[in-house]
Amino acid sequence: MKKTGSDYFIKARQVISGGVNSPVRAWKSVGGNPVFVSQAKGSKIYDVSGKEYIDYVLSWGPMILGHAHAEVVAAIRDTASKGTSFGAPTLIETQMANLISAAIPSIELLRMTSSGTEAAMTAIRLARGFTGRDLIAKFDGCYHGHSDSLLTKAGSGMATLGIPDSPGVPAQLARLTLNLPYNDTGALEKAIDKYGSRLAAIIVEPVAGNMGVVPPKRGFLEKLRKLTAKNGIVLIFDEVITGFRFTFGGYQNLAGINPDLTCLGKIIGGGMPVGAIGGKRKIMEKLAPTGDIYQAGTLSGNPLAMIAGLTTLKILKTKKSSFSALDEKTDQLCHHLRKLFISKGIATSINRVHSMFTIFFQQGPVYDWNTARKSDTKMFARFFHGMLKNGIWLAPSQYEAGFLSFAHTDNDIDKTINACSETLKNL
Ligand code: KE4
Repeated sequence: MKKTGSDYFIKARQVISGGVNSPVRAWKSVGGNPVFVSQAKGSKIYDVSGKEYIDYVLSWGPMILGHAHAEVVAAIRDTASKGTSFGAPTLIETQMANLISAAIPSIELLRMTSSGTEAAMTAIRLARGFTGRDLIAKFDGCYHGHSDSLLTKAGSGMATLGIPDSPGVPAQLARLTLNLPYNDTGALEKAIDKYGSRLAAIIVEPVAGNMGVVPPKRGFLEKLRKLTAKNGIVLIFDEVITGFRFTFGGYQNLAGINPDLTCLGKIIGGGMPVGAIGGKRKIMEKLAPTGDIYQAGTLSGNPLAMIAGLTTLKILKTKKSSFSALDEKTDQLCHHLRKLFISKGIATSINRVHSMFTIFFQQGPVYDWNTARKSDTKMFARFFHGMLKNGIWLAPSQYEAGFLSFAHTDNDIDKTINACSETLKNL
């Protein structure tokens, strides 16, 4: 008898917690059994039965060149044949750091990690150690990985799981994290008035991607930069998603704002496990071994992650002038989807920032976590499954971002619009 997704999921759940190695992959918020993937190429992803889908998840952002890019695969293959990990410095790590700091001038010193979580966790410890202060602040709806201090009313994963604060995070630790409403300069000013001298850091997704896509309101980031500088608070831009997504650099390059520290991940690893923390030399040099703020990682700067990332970034550098075409393609897609929903009288609010987007199933506008969570997640789930049936792979959660790659073609966009039209017939 032909195996189905549920068979694979049953087997996976017998030995893997929840059957997945990251919660959102279990499709808890959209229901049904997750599809198991066998391979991917360019803008397409294939399930174990061989069915093809146009992929708008792109492994949650990293695959901006498209899956299995020939040059990236060849570089990984060639590097792997010379050894996969040494636990010693290699020349490619210096090359990588030079390329990133040349692209993002606020990064004077860098430290590679193996995930965005580690990068954000390190940034918090660094800021606390550098300032001697314990309090930090984050914004509701933003997600910065799963380190304890940052799992307080986090965005996507947590929101989707409906757990406001994760069990296992000590209350007394959670109390050291202030949660502020995103895009609310009034609340920010009040918080800094009250806590400014105690705050070590404020961490922000400069363009939020974990409550769904939510852009910063005009002046929000500028106010954040001004108030943190004035109060000796370390400003951390979490650019794990946005780093090299909108331009050959960070969102900070476009916004003209210099954070003190930046977290990177996803795209800079070209699909291999990666994260990075970088920023002002006077802060970064406090990290061991030059400083005494400890941080480490067996596979940090791993040759395979470095070659996959470096190859990806070098190719992106040749596409500097093509980011606008990627944005235009994304705009085209969102424009036609918007028209389809209106024609069917379905209330949606589509947020798009460059080549990332989210379709919120509500009238909108969506500008923070409170407005994002008004969305009809049941309607989203029906839409998700309808699109899947019609060969379109969207993120299995209302509170995630959709992404385009340089491999997405106009034909992919047309097919997606047709699939949406088909899906709305039965929504
Ligand atoms: P990782 O530890 O998953 O590499 O990065 C954590 C992280 C940090 N900062 C931002 C802005 C992020 O979006 C993430 C991780 N993003 C999620 C998707 N929203 C990863 C997918 C998952 O959790 O499986």
